[in-house]
Amino acid sequence: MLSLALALIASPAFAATIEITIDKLVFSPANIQAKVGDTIEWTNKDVIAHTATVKGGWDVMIPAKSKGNVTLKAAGTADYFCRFHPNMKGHVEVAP
Ligand SMILES: [Cu+2]
Repeated sequence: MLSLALALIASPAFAATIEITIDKLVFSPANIQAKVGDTIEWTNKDVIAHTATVKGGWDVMIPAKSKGNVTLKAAGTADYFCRFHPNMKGHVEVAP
């Protein structure tokens, strides 16, 4: 809880939340553009758990019929995948 509170305080007032749906082992939309400080929130409609994982970066657990999120702290591009289903892929472009 403490880290969540700090992340919220550190986020600029104009930060956005970008929503991605997971349905039948597909991230939708698969390609998004964001800014540093934005939050990506995944909504998992499947009855199995997924992750959004960047090699050497964030690793978000997204339980079945639940949600997971990450706040973007660095600019650049990130290709992420699901650790359980490596053919599930998404791409994020993060502007400064
Ligand atoms: Cu998966």
